[in-house]
Parts: sequence; C-alpha cells; structure tokens
Amino acid sequence: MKLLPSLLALCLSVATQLVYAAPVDEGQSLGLPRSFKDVIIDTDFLSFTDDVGALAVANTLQNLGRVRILGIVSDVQSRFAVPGIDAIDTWYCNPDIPFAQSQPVTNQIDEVNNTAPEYITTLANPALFPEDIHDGSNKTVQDPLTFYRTVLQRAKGKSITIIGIGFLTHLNQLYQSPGGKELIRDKVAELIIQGGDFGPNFFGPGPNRAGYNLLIDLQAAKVLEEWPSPVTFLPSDVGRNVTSGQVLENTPKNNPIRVANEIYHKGTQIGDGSWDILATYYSILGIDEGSFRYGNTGGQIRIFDNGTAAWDFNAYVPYERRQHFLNLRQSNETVAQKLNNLLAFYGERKPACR
Ligand SMILES: [Ca+2]
Repeated sequence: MKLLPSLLALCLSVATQLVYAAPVDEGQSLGLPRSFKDVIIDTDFLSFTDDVGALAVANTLQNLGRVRILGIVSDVQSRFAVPGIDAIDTWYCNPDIPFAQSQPVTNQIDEVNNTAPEYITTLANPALFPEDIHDGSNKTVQDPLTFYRTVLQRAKGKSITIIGIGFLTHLNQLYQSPGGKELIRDKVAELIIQGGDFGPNFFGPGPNRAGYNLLIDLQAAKVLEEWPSPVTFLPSDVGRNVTSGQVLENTPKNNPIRVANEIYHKGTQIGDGSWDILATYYSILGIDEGSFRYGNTGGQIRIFDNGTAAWDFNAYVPYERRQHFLNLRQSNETVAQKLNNLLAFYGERKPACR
C-alpha cells in the first residue's frame, strides 16, 4: 500500500504549487472559444518585445484554461533570456514551466543592435522580479533537441502545437535527428511560424523577404519546405499592421510586460506591431476564433538562398502536411483590441496566485 502515501504526496505537491486562482471561465467574458491545446513556445526572446507580449498572451490564456504551456525553448544563448522569461511566467502564477535553451549560454544581451539591451537584464534581475532559474546555465534548463524529443515521445497522438516565434535552428535539429520526421508527423498537430511576407509587397518591387525569424538561420528554415506536420504562417506584413500594447500603461507599474516595453520604447508611446503576439493568439485559439482567414487554399512556402521567400501556390502538398498563411478576417483595430484585452486582462492588479 505504498500508493496512498504517494498519492497524498502528489496531492500536497499540487496544492502547494503557485497557480492562478481562476474564477469560473473568465475567458467567456472575452468571447474566447472553449478550445484547449498543449503547446511548446519556441522563442528568440531577446531583441524585440513582441516575444514579451506573446508570453503575456500565452500565460493569460493558460490562466483562462485555454492552453497548457508544456515548455519554452530559447533560441538565443543569452544567460539572461530564460530567467527573464521565468520572471514573466512567475508573475502570471506559472513559475514551473520547463525550459530549454540553445547551448552554450553566453553573456549576450542583444543579437542585432543596442535598441534595448537592458530590458532583458532588468527582467532577469531576481531582486526586481521573482523567479527561480537565475541563469540559463541552471541545470534545470535542458538542451532543445532533448527537450523536443522527450515531450513529443511522451505525447499521445497528434496533440502538440508548436508556436514558432523564433529561429528554426532547433526545429531543424529535431527534424534531422534519428526518427525525427516520424516523431513530428505522429505527434505535432500544427506548427505555427511567424515569418514570410506573402501579401502586397511592403518592400516595393522585387521578391519578398523571408522575415527576420527565418533569415537568422536560413538553411535551417528550409526545413519548412518539407516539415511533416501542418504548418501555418503568420506573415510579417499581417503582424506589422496590428498595433497593440498601448494598454500596458494601465497595468501595474511592476508588470514585467509593461516594464520591458517601457524600457524598449525609452519613454516614448508604448505600442508596436504584433507579429509574435498574433502568431501566439492564433496558435492557441485557432482559425475558428474568427480573427483570421487562410490566405491560400493550396501550395507551400519556398525559401531561397538570397533570403527571400515566396508562396508556391501550385505545389502539390499532401493533406497531412498542408500549409497555410494567415490574413485577417476582421479589421486591424478589432484584432488589436482583442490582443490588448489579454495584455491588460488583470487591470491594475497582479494576477492573484494561490
Ligand atoms: Ca520572436
């Protein structure tokens, strides 16, 4: 009868975990569908604040019972990235979400420029924001390939949604690993990628750029041409035209999402394009939520060595690995309001944890 003490210990451990104290289905007031997904978030949280907003939306939707975040993969090697993300998860009462990170960890604070070097070190300062990872080199942080394989192997059926709001490095590693293609085919329900630019050409005449997330590891990104699960793209031109985040000024001064945005925008008006935030919103709530429509009925992405990408509308793609890109069904303003509703969901108070 060792089972009873074990069960008791499990119950006690669950009872003492920090979780959001949710009243009955608060998401109904936002008109959220009653869907539920298991997701992995693959992020380059470091240089831009749309990853910060994406994590806010994902944590809020977890608290509203729409999603379970099985883990977060950091595509950047900065030792500050994972504790910065853990500070956000902890603020939202989800302090135990597992992490993986690109190895080895480094002291990097910004991969492209010096637009906001200090927001990540601010969030990663445990004196300001409680978290218990402290450093990306912490042994609880796994390497991405091991993490992906472990989670997918444990999953029942095609139950995992991967939210790709970073680079393709580790997804390509997973694909290239022994049995990786079969693992993806059998366990991944959908891969969502913030990338591509398939609409009217924002950059003027000539081919469309593949987008930042794809460009950083372009050779790895080519895995998207043959990825074995359904893939959906949130193109850059769609994200650029939805401005969200202004409402963060109505949230607590110690809200890490507000703090990160204030540092990033250096005292100017908060509010920016919603690339990763939209991709995350779609990933969790799906096409039936009503904000989006598919921009194509067939074909797939093509990625070229010169850093451009195009939609090959005539390509034959088997149904089990169908590809779509998203457009908005509703107005930019309507969709921005939905994102802002989630970013400011807790109003002027921190989420109540128990
Ligand atoms: Ca990103």
